[in-house]
Amino acid sequence: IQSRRLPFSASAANNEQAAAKAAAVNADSGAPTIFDKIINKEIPSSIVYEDEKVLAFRDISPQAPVHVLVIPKFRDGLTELGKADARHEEILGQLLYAAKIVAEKEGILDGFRVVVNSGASACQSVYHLHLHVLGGRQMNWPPG
Ligand code: TR5
Repeated sequence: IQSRRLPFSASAANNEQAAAKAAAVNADSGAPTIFDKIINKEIPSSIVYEDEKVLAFRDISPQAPVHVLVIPKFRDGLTELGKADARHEEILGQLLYAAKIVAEKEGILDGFRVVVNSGASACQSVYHLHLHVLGGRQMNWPPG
């Protein structure tokens, strides 16, 4: 029987440190985040795609030539993917489809990655669900 988790390793130790840092800086308090200000256009962002329910804008600290965040305009408790429940099924599908539209608009349909960091152990830093759409370079596997 395969273990659910890989053995602890040095790189896992680094990840633990990164997660601890993320948790120390930010935790899922449910409070409004910087993304609310972006949605309300109180602070500027570089918008790539927008519809009634979804906003996609460029990450301020890009990790690839294309790095776009796709977020729900109405968070509705979706601070992190791990908090999703059945009522979020529709918006989750819309977000994933919006990620594909973003990839198409950005010309990276030949290869792109969609990442969701959920919770402190995954180094989530902004507690408003977001999909990272990354591309424009060769991506590596496994991710860090
Ligand atoms: O670490 P997670 O998965 O929570 O991703 C949060 C992402 O939000 C990071 O990749 C940040 O670079 C990004 N971020 C943070 C801010 C920000 C942003 N992207 C665009 N505009 C931003 N503003 C204006 N302010 C931020 N604090």
